[in-house]
Amino acid sequence: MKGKFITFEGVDGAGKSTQIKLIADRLTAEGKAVVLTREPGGTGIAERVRNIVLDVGLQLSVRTEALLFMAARSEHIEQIIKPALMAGKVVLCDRFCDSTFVYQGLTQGKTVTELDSLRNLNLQATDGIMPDLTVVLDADPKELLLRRDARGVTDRFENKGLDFQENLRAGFLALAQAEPQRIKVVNALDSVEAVNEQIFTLVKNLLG
Ligand code: Z5A
Repeated sequence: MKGKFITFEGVDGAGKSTQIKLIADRLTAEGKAVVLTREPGGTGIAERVRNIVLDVGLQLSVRTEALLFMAARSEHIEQIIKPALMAGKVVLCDRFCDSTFVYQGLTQGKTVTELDSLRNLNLQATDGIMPDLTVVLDADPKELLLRRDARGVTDRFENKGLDFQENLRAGFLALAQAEPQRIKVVNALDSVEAVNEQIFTLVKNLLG
């Protein structure tokens, strides 16, 4: 692939959406061709799957959840991500496979070495495309509660409480420890500008 694929991950409300937009603006200002997208979502069908998986009124098993996220990802890869990478663009994606490994794997009692079935499913959904760089925005979930309280709870995952958020955090940190080359951890509690500088440095190191 000629392009580069960068994903943003972390606990709910850590600042992914804020940072991904700022990075997209900075790269665009430098003349780079950038595609900004998100998961679940990014295509018409994947956005419809998003409405199902985030619906607070629906009870879904973890396996059903995982398969729905993968179905949305398959669409997203074929329609948006792969064509953009083949055209040499920088693809910035708000959440991707590491969210599946954490939300549908590590928070469900699996360890990093027990993610094979999810990794295999992901391989099929992505046709083997993996991020070149993954930025994990890390913070103590208690510290993020204030930001979240201001916005209110909006989906099934945000509804699950502090223990769940702490498990999420531990999950992302475990993935980062297992893949330090790809996954970089940034302190999300710094100011928006300071966080952005750290991420931009990582992105520039990748893009050269
Ligand atoms: N999910 C899954 O289970 N499996 C999968 O495979 C995938 C996803 C792909 C998608 O939700 C859900 O799907 C997600 C995982 C699950 N679970 N949840 N919840 P989403 O995309 O709707 O939500 P999110 O990814 O968690 O994003 P978010 O809640 O919108 O948060 P964010 O994007 O990380 O944060 P933000 O909106 O940029 O910032 C939050 C607030 O903090 C906002 O008011 C900002 O102005 C403020 N902010 C941001 N940065 C700062 C700093 N540095 N200082 C102070 N204030 C700040």
